[in-house]
Amino acid sequence: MSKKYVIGIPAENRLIGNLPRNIVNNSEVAGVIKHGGVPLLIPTTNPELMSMYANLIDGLLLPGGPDVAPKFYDEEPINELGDTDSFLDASEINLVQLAVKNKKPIFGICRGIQVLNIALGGNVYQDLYSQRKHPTLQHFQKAPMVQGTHTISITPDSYLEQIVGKSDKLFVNSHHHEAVHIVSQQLKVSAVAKDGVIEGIESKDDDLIIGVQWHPEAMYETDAKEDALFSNFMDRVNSFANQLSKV
Ligand SMILES: [Mn+2]
Repeated sequence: MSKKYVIGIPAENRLIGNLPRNIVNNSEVAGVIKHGGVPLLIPTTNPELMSMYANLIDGLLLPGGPDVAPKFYDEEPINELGDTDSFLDASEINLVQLAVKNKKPIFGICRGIQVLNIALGGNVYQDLYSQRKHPTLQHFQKAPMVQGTHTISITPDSYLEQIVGKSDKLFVNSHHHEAVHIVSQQLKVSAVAKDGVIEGIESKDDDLIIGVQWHPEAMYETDAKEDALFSNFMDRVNSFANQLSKV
């Protein structure tokens, strides 16, 4: 792929010491660069600038981060909800809706899969352990993030299966207490953990959207299947950009 595509990555506004900083994880930035993309860090800002950013980018990578404020899916916060930043939520939800409208491919990681689902009308568990009736596995692993700890089943004939291969036992890492609950009508489930927790969602009708609940950015250097998620993202960006340029 010779053309360089611009990949938007929303930055979190977080207090580091005494200073508010715009931060992103270096592993997502490095993953985009490794696969030939140009990362563009997008600060939390007003809707007018957001629509400018949405036009600048060829693809959107939604990284991990804090919980999503439940007001975005019409719920009140339960006691087990973690840190939230509703300005970040509003910015990312806005970006997802613009990216879908403009046919810019999206790759959502951890919090990203949740933001995707909420932006398109679905919701999430605020806390798996207090809200699910079923026994729930350890999804906030104590092992290093480079190591997979629980398995997932990839939905047969899903787009995700084309990327990582057929498997009912793919080991993934896990660092979440929220997860997709009611799936957006525009999306379908592409992977589940053995306890039934949704670990992957994707577009129903095209290859525009992929979201995973685990952290491929912490594993792609040592795991070819996780690396394939990044290279597939750049392939999707290339393919949608080519379609757009023909319109
Ligand atoms: Mn998990």
